[in-house]
Amino acid sequence: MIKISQNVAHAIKTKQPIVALESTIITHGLPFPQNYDIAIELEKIAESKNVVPATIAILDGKIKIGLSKEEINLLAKTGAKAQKLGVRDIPLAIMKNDIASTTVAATIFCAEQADILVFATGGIGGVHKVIGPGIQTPDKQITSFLSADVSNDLEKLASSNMIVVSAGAKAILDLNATLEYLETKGVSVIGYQTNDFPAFYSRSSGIALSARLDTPEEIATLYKLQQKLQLNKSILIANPIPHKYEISHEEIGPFIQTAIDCAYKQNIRGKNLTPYLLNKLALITKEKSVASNLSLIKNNVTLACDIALAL
Ligand code: PSU
Ligand code: MN
Repeated sequence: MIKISQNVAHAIKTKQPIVALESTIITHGLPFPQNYDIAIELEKIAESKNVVPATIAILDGKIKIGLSKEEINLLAKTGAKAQKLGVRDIPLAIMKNDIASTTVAATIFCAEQADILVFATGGIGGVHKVIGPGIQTPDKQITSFLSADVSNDLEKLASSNMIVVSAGAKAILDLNATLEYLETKGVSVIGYQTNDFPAFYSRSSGIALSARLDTPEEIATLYKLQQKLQLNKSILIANPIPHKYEISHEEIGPFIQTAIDCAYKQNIRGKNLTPYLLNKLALITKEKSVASNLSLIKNNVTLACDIALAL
């Protein structure tokens, strides 16, 4: 069921550093043709550092680890018509020969099949904010209770052994609840050269992290230690977006609320919610959010490569 590309297979055999890349950001996270261009550019960033990129998706009834340009183009053109897979969806996508992209959770599952240790994404999924008016109590409206929409990404981070590099969790989420959930599940969240949890478009969410490391070598050392102790957890590296492309929380916050209100009115739920919100933000910000997304993912791939090299 697994087809590993020649490049990636060779890298595994010769113990070259490899970085896994997801494909939901291609199909659902970014518009065409930026999605195709960035997927190719991310692979080039890795190659320029002598790291082998392994973009992952499910095509032709197989888990593919390492995609050809044609396969990336197919995913980019299919866009949101492709299936977006969590871990549970993988068998059905194989059975049905779907054109399917892997989320962070599903990418971790597939990458582990090939013993890949490092994975770069944009921002992980997490606990969504409450969509809609919340609940009315006799004296007030409560909107801050925990939403039941928790990304499969968090569960998979808690049952895998990878280093996942992200710009924090997506700002459309309840970031406090997301961090609490990761703590409950025993997943370390390490600020990279920062004390604060980044908020995807912004360098800081204002929420302090309990751990910080400043070099790829330190991250590699921590990972090896954690492996020796057999914690069986992934490490989430939170790498802030580059200054130049940051959108302040003051600027993006009201737009996020508008997008969430629209999602509620149009009854968007489940796996459609994250792509809907990202797309809505791209429209509202006239693609400024897309430029930020592109910048932060390149930054994450660069760091992931440096960590893979250090390992
Ligand atoms: N990061 C991005 N863009 C994306 C995603 C992450 O910059 O589109 C995707 C990832 O694949 C992540 C998914 O796993 O969104 C989360 O979706 P959900 O909230 O439905 O679990
Ligand atoms: Mn969800």
